Amino acid sequence: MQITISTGDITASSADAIVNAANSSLLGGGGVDGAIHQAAGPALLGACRELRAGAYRQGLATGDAVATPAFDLPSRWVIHTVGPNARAGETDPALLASCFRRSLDVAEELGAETVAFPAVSAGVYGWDPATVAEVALRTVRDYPARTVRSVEFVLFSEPSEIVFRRAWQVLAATS
Ligand code: AR6
Repeated sequence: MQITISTGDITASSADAIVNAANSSLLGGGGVDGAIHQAAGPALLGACRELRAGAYRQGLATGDAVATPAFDLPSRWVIHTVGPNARAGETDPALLASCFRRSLDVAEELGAETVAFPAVSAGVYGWDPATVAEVALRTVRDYPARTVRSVEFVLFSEPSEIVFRRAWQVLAATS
């Protein structure tokens, strides 16, 4: 699998699927979640409400992922995942790794070949970006992909991109 790292707005990505750093309500929020809902249009919220009326009555669990269409976005699907919230004491890296793994599981089920991720949990949810980078890159690198052939990490600032590039170098050097 090819892994690339860039700076940009994930809502402009033309990957088959973009991943949303959502919350368990699935009903929108700030940060990348707000940007994705704004760019996808109101139909995205409608699709999320349908999920909440069906199999996700209790909301989406931390570390899990679920897809909707991407509506007005250039992508075909939005994969919503819920990162652990460090500010609420969720500091287990296994929960964060699960976000990336479950998102890739869903991408595979959809038949997506290209997937774009933001730095899940590195904003409002308060995780150290370097830890997010290490967990994200290791999890994606080690994922046994069949249909997904390329993953792009779309960071929102150049400093974040540098953090991810450093983590990628360290990972390559140590394993
Ligand atoms: N494209 C790419 N990355 C972005 C964009 C964008 N358009 N906008 C922000 N980021 P956050 P979290 C980066 O807070 O920490 C929401 O309210 C941002 O700079 O969006 O998982 C949800 O509803 C940061 O590096 O997600 C939840 O309640 C990264 O995306 C909560 O925030 C993640 O920041 C989730 O918090």
